[in-house]
Parts: sequence; C-alpha cells; structure tokens
Amino acid sequence: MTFPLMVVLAFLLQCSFTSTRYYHPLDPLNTTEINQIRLIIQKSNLGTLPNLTFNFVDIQEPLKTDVYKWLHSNKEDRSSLPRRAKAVVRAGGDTHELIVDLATGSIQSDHVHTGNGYPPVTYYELFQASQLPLKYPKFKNSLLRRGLNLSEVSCTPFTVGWFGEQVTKRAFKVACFYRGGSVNVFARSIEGITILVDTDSMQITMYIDRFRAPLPKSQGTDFRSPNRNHNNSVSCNVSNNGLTIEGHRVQWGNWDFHFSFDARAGIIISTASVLDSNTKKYRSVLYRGHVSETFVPYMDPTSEWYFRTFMDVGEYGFGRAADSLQPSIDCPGNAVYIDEYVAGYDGQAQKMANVICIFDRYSGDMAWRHTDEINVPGQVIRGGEPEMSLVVRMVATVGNYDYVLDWEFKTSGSLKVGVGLTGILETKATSYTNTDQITENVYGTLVAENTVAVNHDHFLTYYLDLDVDGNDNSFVKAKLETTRVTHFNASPRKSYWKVVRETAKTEAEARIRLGLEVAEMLVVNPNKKTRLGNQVGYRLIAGQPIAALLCDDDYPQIRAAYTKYQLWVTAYNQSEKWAGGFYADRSRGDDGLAVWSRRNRVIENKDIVVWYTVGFHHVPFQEDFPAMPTIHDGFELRPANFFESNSLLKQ
Ligand SMILES: *[C@@H]1O[C@H](CO)[C@@H](O)[C@H](O)[C@H]1NC(C)=O
Ligand SMILES: *[C@@H]1O[C@H](CO)[C@@H](O)[C@H](O)[C@H]1NC(C)=O
Ligand SMILES: *[C@@H]1O[C@H](CO)[C@@H](O)[C@H](O)[C@H]1NC(C)=O
Ligand SMILES: *[C@@H]1O[C@H](CO)[C@@H](O)[C@H](O)[C@H]1NC(C)=O
Ligand SMILES: *[C@@H]1O[C@H](CO)[C@@H](O)[C@H](O)[C@H]1NC(C)=O
Ligand SMILES: *[C@@H]1O[C@H](CO)[C@@H](O)[C@H](O)[C@H]1NC(C)=O
Ligand SMILES: [Cu+2]
Repeated sequence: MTFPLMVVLAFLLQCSFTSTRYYHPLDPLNTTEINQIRLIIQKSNLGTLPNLTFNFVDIQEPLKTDVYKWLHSNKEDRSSLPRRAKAVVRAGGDTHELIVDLATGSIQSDHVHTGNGYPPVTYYELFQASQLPLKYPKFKNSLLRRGLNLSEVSCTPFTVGWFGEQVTKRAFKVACFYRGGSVNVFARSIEGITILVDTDSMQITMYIDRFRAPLPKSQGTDFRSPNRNHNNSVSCNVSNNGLTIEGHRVQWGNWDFHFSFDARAGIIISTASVLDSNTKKYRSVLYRGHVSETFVPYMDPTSEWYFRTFMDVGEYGFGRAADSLQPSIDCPGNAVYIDEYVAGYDGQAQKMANVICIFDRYSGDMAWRHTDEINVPGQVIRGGEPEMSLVVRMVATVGNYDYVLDWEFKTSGSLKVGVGLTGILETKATSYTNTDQITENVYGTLVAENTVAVNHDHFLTYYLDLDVDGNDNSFVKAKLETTRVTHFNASPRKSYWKVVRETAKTEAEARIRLGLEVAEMLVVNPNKKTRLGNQVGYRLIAGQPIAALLCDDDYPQIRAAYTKYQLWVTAYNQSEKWAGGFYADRSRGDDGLAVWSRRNRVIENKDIVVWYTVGFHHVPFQEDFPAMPTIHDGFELRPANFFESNSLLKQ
C-alpha cells in the first residue's frame, strides 16, 4: 500500500521535492518493526535468560527474484513482500542468530553461534567499559604517580583483534586520555597503561602500568570550529533534473534508486537503474552496494598498540557510528536531511537524526563541451552542459576518525563512490619534542611536541552487486599490450598498444592487484549487445592502487586476508555480504571474502558480485594535527557500451 503523505520539508530547503510514504521491499526496519522485534524476542524463552542484549538487528532481505518481480509488477498489483528480520542477540553468555517473522510475530529460527568471533559490540557496553578505570584503584594509583587529576580523565574502549589465542572471550582494551583544558582527548594520551576488560562480565581482568611518558600539551589541540557564518546553499536544479524522494526511493534526472540504512553498513544503495532515452525504459545497474568492511591496522607492534587492528564495520558498525550532519558544513545548507532508526542494546528503536543528506549538486565543472571553428569559417559553434549530480552522503564517526561516504549519481549514467577521511589521528605520548632527538623507531611522525601520530592503513571494501541490464553478467579485464610493428614498409611507427580482453571464468581469475597490469575492468552483460554489436557493460574506474603490506601470516592480515587484492569477483550468494566475515569481532579469518573465493566458483555469465577496496596507507604529517583536513579517494562505475551514444546528448 502506498499513499501520499505530502510531507513537504520545504522549511529546510529552497529546492523543491516531494516526500510521500512509499513501500519498497528493501526498506530499513522502521520504529514499529524494531520495537516489535524486541517484544517478540523478550517474550520468547530468550527473555528469561540473563543479560539479553541486541547486537545486530536488520531486515532479512527477501529473495532477489522476488524483489525484481515486485519492481517489475504493475503498481496496482503490488503487494508487500513478507517482512522478516535477522537479529543477533547475546543471552546467557551465548550468541543467538534469530530470524524473526514480523507478520506472524514469531521467531522462525534460533541458531546458537558456536564458531569463532563475536557480533558487533553495543554502544552501551562501550560506555560501561569506558567508566571502569575511573573506579579502579590501580588506575587511580597510576594517575597519582603521574600527577594527574581523575576528574580530567576520559577513557575509551577499543576492540582487541585476535593474535592466535586458542580461547577468545569478548574483550576491550581501554585507553585513557587527559582533557585538562582540551576537548581533543585523542591528542592527550596517558601512555604506558594496558587495561583489559572482559566485556561479558564487564570487569577489568588485567591491568599493566609499564612506563610513563610526558603528557602532551593542551595548547593547539582544540578542534572546535571558529564561529564563522557558513551559509552554503547550492543552486537548485540548474538543469531541471528534479528530485523526488518517496520514503526511501529517489528519482532524480535519469536515475531511479532506493536507499536504505542499517546499523552495520550505514547507507545501502539498492535497485539503482538508469533511464535509456532511446527505449524510454529504466535499465538496471546496481542491485545493492554498500561498505562491507573496514580494516584499520596500526603499524606499532609494542604492547600498548599492537592490537589496534580495527574492523570498524563488523566490530562497531558504520550505521551505528553515523553522525548527525551539520547543515552548511557537512552538506549544503539546503540539502534534504533524513532521520534513520537503529536498535539499541536493549532492542528499542533509537532515532538517528539527520544521518543522511541528499542534494543536487552543480560542481562548477562541465559534463562535456566542444567548440568548432572550422565548420563555417568565421563562425564559432559551441556545445556543452554543466556537470550536475545527485549526492547521497553520510558520515561515520568511529571514535577518533570520521569517514565521509558519498554515492554520487550523474546524468551521464556514471555512479561515483567517494570516501573522505577526516577527524583526529590516534596519537601516542612520547618524551620527544623534536624529530632530531629520535634515534629509535617510533612507528609514526612527530606531529606536535610529545605527540607521535602512528602509521596505519584504512581499507574500505565495497560490496557491489552489479546487475548490468539483467542478472547474468561477466567480468572482463583488459590489458594494454605493447606491440611491435613488424611490417615497417607499411608504417614508420615501431610500436603501438592494443587491448587484450579476457573474461574471468572463475573467481580465481578475478583477483586483482591493481597497478600497471590491468588497464580496464568491466562488468558486461554477455547476453545484451548494442546496435553496433558491443557487449553492454559498466566499467570500474579505480582510485589509487592499494594492497595490504602486512605479511600473510600476521594475525591481523589472516583476519583481513581479503585486503591482499584490491578487487575480487564472487558468485552471488545472499548470505555472503561481509568481506571480513559476519562475526568480525575477534574473528580468525575463517569466514569472509578470501574464504568464499577459494571455492573458485564459475562467474562467467552468472549473477556476480564485485568487491572493491578503497584504501589509504596513512603516513601522518603535521598538518593532520590537531584535526585532519579531508583526504579523498573513491572509484567510478561508468557506462561502457551501455548506451548507444553519449546519453547527455539526447537527440
Ligand atoms: C512500519 O512499517 C509497517 C509496515 O511494514 C507499517 O504498518 C507501520 O505503520 C510503519 N511504522 C512507521 C512508524 O512508519
Ligand atoms: C589538578 O586539579 C587541581 C585543582 O583543581 C589543580 O590545581 C591542578 O593543576 C590539577 N593538575 C593537573 C595536572 O591538571
Ligand atoms: C551478566 O552480567 C553480569 C554483569 O555485567 C555479569 O556479572 C554476569 O557474569 C553476566 N552473566 C552472564 C551469564 O553472562
Ligand atoms: C543564506 O544565503 C541566502 C542567499 O544569499 C539568503 O537568502 C539566506 O537568507 C541566508 N540564510 C542564512 C541563514 O543566513
Ligand atoms: C526544480 O525542478 C522541479 C521539477 O523539474 C521544478 O518543479 C522546480 O520548480 C525547480 N526548482 C527550481 C528552484 O528551479
Ligand atoms: C552461500 O554462502 C554460505 C556462506 O559462505 C555457504 O555456507 C552456502 O553453502 C552458500 N550457498 C551456496 C548455494 O553456495
Ligand atoms: Cu588515517
């Protein structure tokens, strides 16, 4: 059932758009549904077990074939698909994986997870753990010895990874910082202390105070914005692309897509299709795309730092970490701001205000242009159009770091994914005040007196279920081969390059370390051709080449083995979504992309999924302190023999 609600958010915007209630089978769980799931679980026998916490609550996606059937049916005949949810709860010390049916209000299945790894931590646990040191006598002693005041201390728990332990428990290591005149806690580390917390019993189970280092100064650490009057509104529909948002469905320019939001992935783009101006039909491009996992290993092997090898999406959740966007700073002032809901640790729906913004953007660039002066001598003929795009954005603030995640739709049919890194670097206190004093390896850069910002990586791996003009696709890699001209009498040239295309037959043939070797990567539909006989496709234009530099047998790398290659292609399997495995906290690398790919399934002319990693080797510089100016990377999915010609020049 769909009915117009006519919520006009015009008070927020100058740009006009309509918002109506609209059902889509991939809609996120709403407040009613989240609270219903909570009740169903609480009323079951799980409700009688001690310490029931909700670690993961998301829709259990309907089958892809059912979603397509729904999309392609007449609007009048459409009925809602059954709504089901997947919930992972901890109860009585066990991890239960539940499928909850919302129509019947029942638990369809309850499976106890006995494998390795744990579900995402809850924010309540993070809060509880952050308070433990403040009441702990040994910690108070450590502060006394350092001459620090307890009232100025803030602590934050970190996930601990896995380092070959036979038995692993849910655990945090809590790091403490000194405010004392600064709001930038991450800049003032109280160094030398290790505090291990057992997450289930919520107790400190190990405490080591190994050494002392001077406390970094508070001066020059403030990151609060100077009080400037930002008023950054964008001009509305320069090229009249319109913007219609109905529930979670968006129509803009030649695009029609759905967006969703969940606590783990954050924004999920689904059923994105683009209008073909020749056939006047929408053609599918992307069935589902989102960040699948993030791996952030720090390059300091010492006892206080070695474990910092975070998998932010699976351990904390990008959606859970989504921040309320500040108009005119994070997005244009007149963007559309959207609230979303997630389940709290108690299962109750929690509103996350303004966590997504959507806006029509004129970048100041041209989409294309040309001038002709030879056509009619003395006459100048010009053509061109401004580059317009629609941006869907969120920001995940995972502790110290802020990840800006953009999906940008262009009228050329391109879909650009942008990643911005900003926020505060993780720093450690040191006795050094000048780089000239340093003779040992400090594993980073001195960014302020007594402050080393530690080297690290960020790998954001995207799940991209492309369905280019249909379900069955192939992955094609093209190499450019230098070729010598042998018939010199025909040409004075000695060489040229030619394109050598190769269709990957199995998963093993589609593991790619980018660099010079592969020039083009395409997802094609071998069953569809343009009028000129070329296979329709989309190509992936990569960002900077990146690959993990840790040794294969290093524990963090075993867990994040999928970062060894920047691109993978797998056969579609609805339950294979999280590159680092579903139970990422304390995982051991026995689930996830690298394991699935080893099955070496056939991927030619099949429903396939592309996994692409946006990555940064982050060597800190002084300008990254006290807060880091945004650094960008990303990739583009661009039509490649998909349209008959430049779709911007509709004849
Ligand atoms: C949530 O969705 C259900 C249908 O799935 C609907 O009946 C209900 O009204 C919605 N609740 C809210 C608060 O939108
Ligand atoms: C601790 O607090 C006292 C009283 O507020 C203050 O005089 C002292 O400077 C503080 N010490 C530090 C290290 O901030
Ligand atoms: C329940 O939580 C309490 C306090 O956090 C803890 O002491 C107890 O061990 C937990 N019980 C189980 C079965 O996890
Ligand atoms: C922002 O700028 C626009 C155009 O210059 C102006 O109309 C509007 O009143 C300004 N808004 C605020 C909040 O200053
Ligand atoms: C933007 O486009 C829509 C639909 O094409 C139109 O109704 C609206 O008036 C336009 N807004 C502006 C400010 O031009
Ligand atoms: C789908 O993926 C899961 C997890 O990797 C696996 O257990 C299952 O066998 C797969 N199903 C098929 C049909 O390949
Ligand atoms: Cu970084």
